[in-house]
Amino acid sequence: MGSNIGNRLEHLVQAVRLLNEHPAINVKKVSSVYETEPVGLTEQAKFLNIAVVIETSLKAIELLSACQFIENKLGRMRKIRWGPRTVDLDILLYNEETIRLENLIVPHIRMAERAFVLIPLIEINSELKNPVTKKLYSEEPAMEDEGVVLWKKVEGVEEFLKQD
Ligand code: GSY
Repeated sequence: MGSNIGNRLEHLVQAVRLLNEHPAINVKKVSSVYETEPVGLTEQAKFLNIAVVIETSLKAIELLSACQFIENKLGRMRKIRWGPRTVDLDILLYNEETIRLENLIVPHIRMAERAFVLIPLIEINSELKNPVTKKLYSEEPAMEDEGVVLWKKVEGVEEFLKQD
């Protein structure tokens, strides 16, 4: 998840709350919050990014709809491709499945090149491997990229959700 408009932490907390309130989604882990330099369109505000692990009975495509519903509910503004957004929820991995649909590709197509994705993800699970290449995400060269700074240590889902 990422946010770079307004109260960035609040947007992430709200997004995790809404995910967890979904009857078919259980948020199991939340990474620390990282402040990250924008990738893509670099002339925009820094992001706060987190990664979460969920348990769900939803199919991946249904999960995508739930994520889009949350983005819309939190007033996502995405007028410009790669541009600023209130909150962005991307599905990175879904079990160890490979999914190729028109609007959903899993593993997420650019995740292995993005330190703002890899660093929170590895914090949650350092053993995660790309289900296609079997390569450890922790060994991706992008892990060494600068521009990702620990902004707030998170100790657990409950603590994260309790914030005002
Ligand atoms: O792909 C998600 C949106 N996004 C981000 C982001 O979440 N964090 C950073 N640092 N850069 C980004 N560029 C885009 S697009």
